[in-house]
Amino acid sequence: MKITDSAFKKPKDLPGLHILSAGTSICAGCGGLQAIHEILDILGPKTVTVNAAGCMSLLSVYPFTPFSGSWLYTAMASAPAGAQGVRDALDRLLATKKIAADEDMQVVVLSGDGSATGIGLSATSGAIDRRLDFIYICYDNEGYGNTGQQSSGGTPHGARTTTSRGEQGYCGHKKDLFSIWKANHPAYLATVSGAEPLDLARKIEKARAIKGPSLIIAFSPCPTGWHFPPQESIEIGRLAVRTGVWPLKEYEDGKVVHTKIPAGRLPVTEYLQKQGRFAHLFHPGNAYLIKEMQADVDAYWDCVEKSAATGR
Ligand SMILES: Cc1ncc(C[n+]2csc(CCOP(=O)(O)OP(=O)(O)O)c2C)c(N)n1
Ligand code: SF4
Repeated sequence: MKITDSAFKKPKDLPGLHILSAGTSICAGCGGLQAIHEILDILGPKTVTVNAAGCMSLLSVYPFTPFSGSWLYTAMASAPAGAQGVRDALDRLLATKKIAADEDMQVVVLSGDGSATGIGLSATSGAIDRRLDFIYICYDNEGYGNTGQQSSGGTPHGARTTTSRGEQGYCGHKKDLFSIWKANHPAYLATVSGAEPLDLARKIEKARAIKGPSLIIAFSPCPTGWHFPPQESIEIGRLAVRTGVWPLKEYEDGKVVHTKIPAGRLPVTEYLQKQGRFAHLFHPGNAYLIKEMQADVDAYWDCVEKSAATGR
């Protein structure tokens, strides 16, 4: 399915449904919630959400839920196993004609980066190996948000978290979840941002159409954990793309394609200076960390440009 076949060509093609209703207990300005709103609007109401413990498991607090489809809560490690059970049950109901084909539902895992890059990886690996037909949505707020923004496998080098409070911030490096999944030969992979809704809609449309295991990694600015005013969430999402910090890309049929190459990339400082978690990088003696970050981003895009030029 080529992106030119998409039903979403212009912003006015985007649905204004708000399938996920308002009035949840999630923080104001949550970029993860914004992306999930947009994703569910494309997937539609016939969606079963299997939710690993994290911020978004607070969306449904009995007896209230903003979901119009079904919702299942699991432990952090086992959402893909839960998704397998739901898919198997649906397949059985279809095979025995207890439900009609048009009553089938899309099975979706919803998890944070802590589950996706660490605690839930082994169940994920098993689900991909079994070619489970599901979409794994990781809202990446780059930390264990629900428990107070401790460092996770998704935390970027140099960011301050509640477990990396030192003058240099987090000394580890963000795990490359896209490459981890790619090494497992999934059906489809994509990175998205709620601040780029047209690009997001096209990718969700594709993930829905392609059978097999798919991953969507949604950039999720987190005012509470990243320390910025909630009204700046969309701007931070845009800056992540314009500085090249968050590449928008997809993987299909063994190939990675960048869906938006930022022209005239802005310096990474434009993105960093908006967030309290990076404030220490502007202290005397830490300029080298910003230089390293800029060098990493430049090296990434040099490599993308070279492979586009050579076709490799
Ligand atoms: C095995 C396990 N360890 C720790 C916890 C406590 N816990 C609940 S939610 C959470 C944070 C999850 O982080 P992430 O997956 O990134 O989602 P977010 O909270 O950021 O939405 C943690 C550590 C748990 N539920 N299970
Ligand atoms: S802590 Fe961050 S990711 Fe979690 S709900 Fe609040 S803004 Fe969203």
